[in-house]
Amino acid sequence: MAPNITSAPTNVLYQNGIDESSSVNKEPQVKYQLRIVWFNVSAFIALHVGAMYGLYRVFTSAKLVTILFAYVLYVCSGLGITAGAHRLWSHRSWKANFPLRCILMIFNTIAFQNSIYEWSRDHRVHHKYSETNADPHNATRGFFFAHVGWLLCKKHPDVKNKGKGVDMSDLLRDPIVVFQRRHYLTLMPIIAFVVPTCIPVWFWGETWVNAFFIPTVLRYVFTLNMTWLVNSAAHLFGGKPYDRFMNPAENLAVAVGALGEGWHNYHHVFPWDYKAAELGNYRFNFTTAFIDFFAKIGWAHDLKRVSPEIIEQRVKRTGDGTHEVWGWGDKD
Ligand code: ST9
Ligand code: ZN
Ligand code: ZN
Repeated sequence: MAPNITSAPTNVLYQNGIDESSSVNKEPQVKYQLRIVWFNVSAFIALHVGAMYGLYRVFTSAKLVTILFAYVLYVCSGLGITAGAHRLWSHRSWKANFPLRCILMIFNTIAFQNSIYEWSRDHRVHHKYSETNADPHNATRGFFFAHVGWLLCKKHPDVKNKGKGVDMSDLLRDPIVVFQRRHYLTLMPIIAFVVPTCIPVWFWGETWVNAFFIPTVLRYVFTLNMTWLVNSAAHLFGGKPYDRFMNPAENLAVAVGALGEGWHNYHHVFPWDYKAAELGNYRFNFTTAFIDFFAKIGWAHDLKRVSPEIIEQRVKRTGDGTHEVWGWGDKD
């Protein structure tokens, strides 16, 4: 049974996660002082202001096709995170052939959420040490830290120390992951910023300003926030039908915005399920529909899932009694 850790320390001064006042621990400690990275703070403020300006131009001067293009980029880049970095590369919950992995790598690069390797390393550490100091976006430090604060400061030393022990060798054997990591600083600006800005101008005569602020800046900031809500809102609000002793929760609103990644209580209990949710029928889980489509045409295989019996046992043993509400009483 996992401990309830909602009361873990939330102050900024830690000693590798051990309380300074502890008389039991006499080991020399490395002090952790919160170190804000002002470059990131400025960059994220500028991006969010730019996104607001983009939103204003959506309602005042943008062409409809530009808005549709921004939406398509949100879905594609989102899939590069959900189907790609998350379910495929971090969790190995399904397998993709070479062309599909190439497509997912390109989609993932549009999202600019760091390389697949770095994203997956942080995510594996997040699952293994969830809601401790070693969790990069430890939600016990509050909504803001889990949402974006963790990207605005140096990581807690526990993240790096404990993260060293996480096996990443499988990703280093995937030439697509290695290629993206090696060339990230060239690929990312072109694929995430330059191409999405040029396409609307060259293909349908959009203005440079709209092309930059809508499908590029606004789309990027929107997709980032949808992703971050999984770490913040879905770690704080929602039912816990599978395990009431952990904080990750089932959150419908997050599932809608994050293409099916809001069913976070289920996902933390059964991280190897390619659906990242119990429910089938693609309700609020577009990513599952995407993977199933590629399975149908033979590009995806080895889709892992959890048997209804195992789920039922777990629901009875550790659930909070809301399974009927979240399961809506059916199975696929
Ligand atoms: C972004 C990522 O937004 C968002 C991730 C969200 C995850 C969500 C998960 C939820 C489930 C899935 C839902 C998907 C939903 C999608 C919906 C879509 C519609 N283990 O990091 P550094 C070591 S990114 C082991 O620089 P600092 C390692 O040696 C946004 N070791 O730490 C490393 O060197 P190297 C754009 C680790 O200096 C070294 O430490 N990107 C680990 O403390 C230094 O690493 C940005 O804004 C580990 N986990 O700096 C960039 N971590 O890499 C933001 C580190 O060479 N990041 N090490 O091996 C930064 O600027 C910095 O990382 C920092 C920390 C300032 C935050
Ligand atoms: Zn989580
Ligand atoms: Zn995960």
